[in-house]
Amino acid sequence: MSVKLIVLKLGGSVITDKKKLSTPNLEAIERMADEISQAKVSSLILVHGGGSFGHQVAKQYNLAEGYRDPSQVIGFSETHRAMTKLNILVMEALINHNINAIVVQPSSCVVTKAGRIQSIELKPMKKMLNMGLVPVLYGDAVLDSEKGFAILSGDQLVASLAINFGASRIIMGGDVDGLYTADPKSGCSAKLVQRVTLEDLKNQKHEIKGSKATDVTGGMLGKMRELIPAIEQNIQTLIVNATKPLRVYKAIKGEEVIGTIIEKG
Ligand code: IP8
Repeated sequence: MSVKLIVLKLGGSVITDKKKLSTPNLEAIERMADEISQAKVSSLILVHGGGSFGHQVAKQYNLAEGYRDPSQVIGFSETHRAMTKLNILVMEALINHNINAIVVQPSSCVVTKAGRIQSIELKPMKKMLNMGLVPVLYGDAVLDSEKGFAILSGDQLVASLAINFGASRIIMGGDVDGLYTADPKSGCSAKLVQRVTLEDLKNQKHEIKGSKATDVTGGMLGKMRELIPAIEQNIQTLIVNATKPLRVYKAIKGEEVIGTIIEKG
């Protein structure tokens, strides 16, 4: 792809209230749509997380462990439905801000094998991008060729799409400023790391804690593990705090912004 594609993830912790079941953060969704619209990016794929919509339902039915008994099947439907409820709110905001957004439902175009993407239908998305559309995907319940079904994280999708479409950058919009030298929530003097290499990440040189909230896909630790293959392909990855105004806007524009840049090295 010749135009510089950005793959942007909006974390579930940003667009929902993770402490309250199925509660969107409409103000944050609206602000995100506004920032993306203002940034006028030429080629974009958007992926959003599940937050308090997908994770709790998926956990209730133990979906991440795969198919064990028929009583879980309704949980597959309910998890997907929860995600579509959140997605419709994101879509409304994006389109109301004149973003040419179009939903691509992962449950209908991805099959995993033991939780890893085995096949993904890329052709429609390629055409969408060529048409100036912005494909919007999300973490979802998907069919799995080994364990029946799986929970596909938005993070795994981000890395796969960035690699498949040769993205120039990945922007991860979460609820922390980036990676720290220690746990920033522990009260001790944690410093934000502005730039890390893949080597630092692999050696766990910096503090990367798993999420404490109900997160069936592993929080920050899971996120970093998922992104490694994309960073290995030289796709620069930036973690920013999307709960703070203009961070996502600046990140898209390539302006200086508080966050952590992860590079191959
Ligand atoms: O929030 C998980 O997506 P994530 C989505 O990107 C579900 O990890 C359905 C739990």
